[in-house]
Amino acid sequence: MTEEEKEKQFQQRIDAGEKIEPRDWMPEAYKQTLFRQISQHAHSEIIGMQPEGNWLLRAPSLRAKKILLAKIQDEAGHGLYLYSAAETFGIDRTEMIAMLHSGKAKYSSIFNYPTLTWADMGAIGWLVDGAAIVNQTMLAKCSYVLYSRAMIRICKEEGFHQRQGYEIIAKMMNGTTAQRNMAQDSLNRWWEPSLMMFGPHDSESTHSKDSMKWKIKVESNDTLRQRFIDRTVEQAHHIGLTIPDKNLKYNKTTMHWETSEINWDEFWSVVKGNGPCNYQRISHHIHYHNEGKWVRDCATAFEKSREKENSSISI
Ligand code: BYC
Repeated sequence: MTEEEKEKQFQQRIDAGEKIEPRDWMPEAYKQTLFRQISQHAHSEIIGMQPEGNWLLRAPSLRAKKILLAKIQDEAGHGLYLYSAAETFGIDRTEMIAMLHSGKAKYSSIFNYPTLTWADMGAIGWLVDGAAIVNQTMLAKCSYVLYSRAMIRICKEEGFHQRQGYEIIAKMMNGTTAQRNMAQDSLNRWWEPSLMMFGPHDSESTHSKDSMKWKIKVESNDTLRQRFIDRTVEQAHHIGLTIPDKNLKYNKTTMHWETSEINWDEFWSVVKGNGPCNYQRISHHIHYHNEGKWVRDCATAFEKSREKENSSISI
């Protein structure tokens, strides 16, 4: 078959709702788009451990500390599944990490904001994991089977993360005035960055057209953002929080909450590396990646010695 015929057949499989397995033929551009997105997603999970790690030793109770620790460990696990899925495109994790360190690979803009108070642990679980669930439930229907399978498992864990975050915020809203103010201040700071997680408007999104044609994404950035807004506004009101947007209003005809335009200059500035914590996040990763080299060397040496042992046994 010619390349053109192969592409046509590939598109027919996608249109028929078939899943693409790692060994199946796929167009180069499909591979590149998936690799870019999955590796970016993996880096987000790993860098995303830092803002919460900041509060691990200051959790207000042993229960809170145990839950936060378990959540952060889950994020590490998500990163590992996703690195493994991305490795099926022939680029190993060492190269992916080098791309992260050089700035060639991105991670979600949201993790470049600081966690200033304990309420931010609630806001991250509630809003950041909440936004991630909306996006990832869609990605669980992705045409590439390894990404979709990883998403199914990850979404189950994110459900727990979202609820633990909402519990923290709800508890503070039932507490003292100082605690309620802290919860509101946290929502004020995390609301707009959470909306940015869904990426630029559909009209500005460079990859959406191809990604939707290939069913990598089955719903658009704006559709998912609106779903998140509709869910989250109700949850905020339920516990007495105010969404920090003077233009927030419910449209009875569309049955959606309308919000102000997002500050896209801020979004692009953060994406380009100029957010409040971009430098800190990457330098921290580089530092601990280098410090952990001896662990990776030992693990590799151990693996090699086992392989040698196994081959001598079989002889
Ligand atoms: N941040 O054409 P578009 C978690 C970039 S972790 C940074 O719409 P696409 C958690 C985009 O990459 C899970 N960059 O792109 C962990 C592209 O630039 P390049 C977090 C962004 O890919 C720990 C350009 O803008 N979730 O839940 O079709 C603790 C144009 O965009 C962003 C993920 O990582 C952004 N927000 O759609 C707690 C989601 N948005 O690559 C929680 C995985 C856009 O051409 N990724 N850009 O240089 C995706 O779902 C999709 O990539 C996006 C963007 C929806 C983000």
